[in-house]
Amino acid sequence: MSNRTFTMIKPDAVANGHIGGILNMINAAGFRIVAMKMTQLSTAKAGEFYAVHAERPFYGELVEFMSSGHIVAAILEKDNAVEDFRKLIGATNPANAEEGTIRKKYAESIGRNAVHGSDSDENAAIEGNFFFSGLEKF
Ligand code: YYY
Ligand code: MG
Repeated sequence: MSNRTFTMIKPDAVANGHIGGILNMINAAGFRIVAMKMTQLSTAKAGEFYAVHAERPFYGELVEFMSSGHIVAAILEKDNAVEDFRKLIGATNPANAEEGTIRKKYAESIGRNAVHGSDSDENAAIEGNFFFSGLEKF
């Protein structure tokens, strides 16, 4: 069990003015922000980030959406970070997300679902390294 996870605030939530609201929920849940940046993914970079889903029917739309506007990428720290953050964001489809979760509050649809959260310690490290150099992760 590692104490770090990786998140993105997705283009829908950034465009709708929810960066502050989402960061407040992340801080209130006890996560420390280790590293953070606002950027925009190229379609190539978005495709690389989501390469594990390349064979899924929603891949093209996902890559298009994730490269459509600014995102906020961040590394978060807390005991049991990966599992606790997945609980905080809620189900992939906001229709199934529990009350009190980020996706329940801010997601528009299964595709435009406000936030990303790593699904394993291994992927948290890979995804954090995708956006941040060693010097940025203190
Ligand atoms: O980890 P999580 O983001 O909750 O879901 P994944 O199954 O990893 O899918 C990644 C991403 O793809 C999801 O956040 C939205 C999109 N997506 C979709 O548009 N339609 C689906 N049926 C499943 C996922
Ligand atoms: Mg996932």
